[in-house]
Amino acid sequence: MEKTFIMVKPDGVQRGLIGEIVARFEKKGFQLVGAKLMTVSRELAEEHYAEHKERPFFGELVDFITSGPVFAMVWQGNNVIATARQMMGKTNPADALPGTIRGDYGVNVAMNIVHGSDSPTSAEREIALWFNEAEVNEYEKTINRWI
Ligand code: FUP
Repeated sequence: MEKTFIMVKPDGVQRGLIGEIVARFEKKGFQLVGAKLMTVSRELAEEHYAEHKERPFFGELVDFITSGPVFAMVWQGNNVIATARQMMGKTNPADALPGTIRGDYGVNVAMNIVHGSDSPTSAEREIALWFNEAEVNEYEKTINRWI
C-alpha cells in the first residue's frame, strides 16, 4: 500500500492545527501508520530540504523548520501521495484554493503549515529519513474494505 510523509510544520503546531490536519486525512479514509512530535536538528532539516540547498531561501527555511517542534507522520492509502498534495494545496497559500489546508489556514509561503512528499521517490526517501522501521506500524484496519 502506498505511503507518504506528512509533517505539520512549526507554525501549524503553534497555531493548534495538528488535530485539524490529522482529522482531514483520517476522514478522507487514509490510515495513520507513524507519528511523532519532535524538534528537528539542523542536520535533519538540511538533509530533508537538500534539493533547495542553492536557493536563496534555504537558510531561512532551515531556521524555520528547526524553530519549534513539528508533528511528523506517515500516512498510508490508495494514491495517498498525490491526494495528500491536493488536500494541502499549492505551496504558496496565496495560490492555494479554499478547502485545501494551505488555502484555509496559510498566508505566507515560508510558513505554509504543512509538508507532504511530492512523488513516490520523495516519499520513500523522506519516510526513511524521518522514521525508523519500528516506528512505522503495519496494522489492519477493517474499515478499509469500505473505501
Ligand atoms: P512543497 O513541495 O509544496 O513544500 O514546495 P517546495 O518543495 O517548492 O518548497 C519547499 C518549502 O520551501 C516550502 F514549503 C516553503 C519554502 N519556500 C520558500 O520559503 N520560498 C519560496 O519561494 C519557495 C518555497
